Amino acid sequence: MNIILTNPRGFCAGVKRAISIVENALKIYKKTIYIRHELVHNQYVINELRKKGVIFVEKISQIPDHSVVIFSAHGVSKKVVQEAIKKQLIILNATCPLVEKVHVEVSKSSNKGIETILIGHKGHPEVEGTMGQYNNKNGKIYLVESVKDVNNLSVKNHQKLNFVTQTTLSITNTKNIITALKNKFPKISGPIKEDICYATINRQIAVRKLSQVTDIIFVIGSRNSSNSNRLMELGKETGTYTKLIESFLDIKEKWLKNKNYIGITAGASAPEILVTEVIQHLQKLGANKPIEMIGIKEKKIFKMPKKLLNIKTILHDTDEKNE
Ligand code: 0CG
Ligand code: SF4
Repeated sequence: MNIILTNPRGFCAGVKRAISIVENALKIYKKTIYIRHELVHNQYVINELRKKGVIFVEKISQIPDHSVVIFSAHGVSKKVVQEAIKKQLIILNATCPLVEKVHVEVSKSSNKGIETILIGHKGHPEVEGTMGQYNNKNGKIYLVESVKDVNNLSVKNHQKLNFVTQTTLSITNTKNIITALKNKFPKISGPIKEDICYATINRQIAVRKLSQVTDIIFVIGSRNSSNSNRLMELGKETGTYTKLIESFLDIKEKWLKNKNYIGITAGASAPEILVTEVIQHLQKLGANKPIEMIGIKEKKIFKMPKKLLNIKTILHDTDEKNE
């Protein structure tokens, strides 16, 4: 058995930034840190943060007034921000800057009363946060998940219409949905390509390559991770036997029967330790030393929020507040 590791894989710049925000907040604030929703959709990461004392909540109402709250990397609606302000919470925003960019576009459309269409998955927190940027009662934001949804959609004014997308979608499906939107509403405007982020795109390109040289692909990621699910779907679409696994513990030996080349990738929220553990497990079952596949090099780094940029200032601020 040979192991091929795809590149890039694992943590993206938005996830690294979100985790650094929590780590810095734990150093700076001498009180419980609350995180609204899972910081990123990975069980290992969430459990590690829980061990450090962080408390995860789904609703702002579950947080005591004046506490520190961190918004997850997937972003929040304007309503959630208002709720947090009302409770006088100290807000640290770990929303990925690439999600924020989409928020800004929706906000602009909302202010102008231009109807907006969001391509995304219903129920995903990013979709809730992005939909929640639109608060103009004279306009509307619509959610479409498929070409079928586009066919069934009717808007008030198709002369003035925008579209945006969730950041972690399938490249090919989204292209088809955008084509359907442009056919139905020729005047629609939107981003030059779509709002799918660089990390999602790079990991999908890499899995496509991986599928050409492997008999089985393991996508390491949690069940609720959108970008990890898209990698799993893509692997399956290419015809390669593909499994989404939380960790090595999910691997069933029968999957490996007659498999000579095992591909491994990891979603944008899955830490490298999970990859290492899968490799060790496969090696115990007889696999050779892994081979790293050449891929796109990612250099993106996102700055910390201003509030955390200068830790000394924060420590000083906090000390004053504690006095
Ligand atoms: O892929 P989604 O949007 O579900 O998020 P995840 O936390 O898995 O990955 C990166 C972020 C945010
Ligand atoms: Fe940002 Fe993309 Fe990572 Fe999401 S997957 S946190 S949008 S870089």
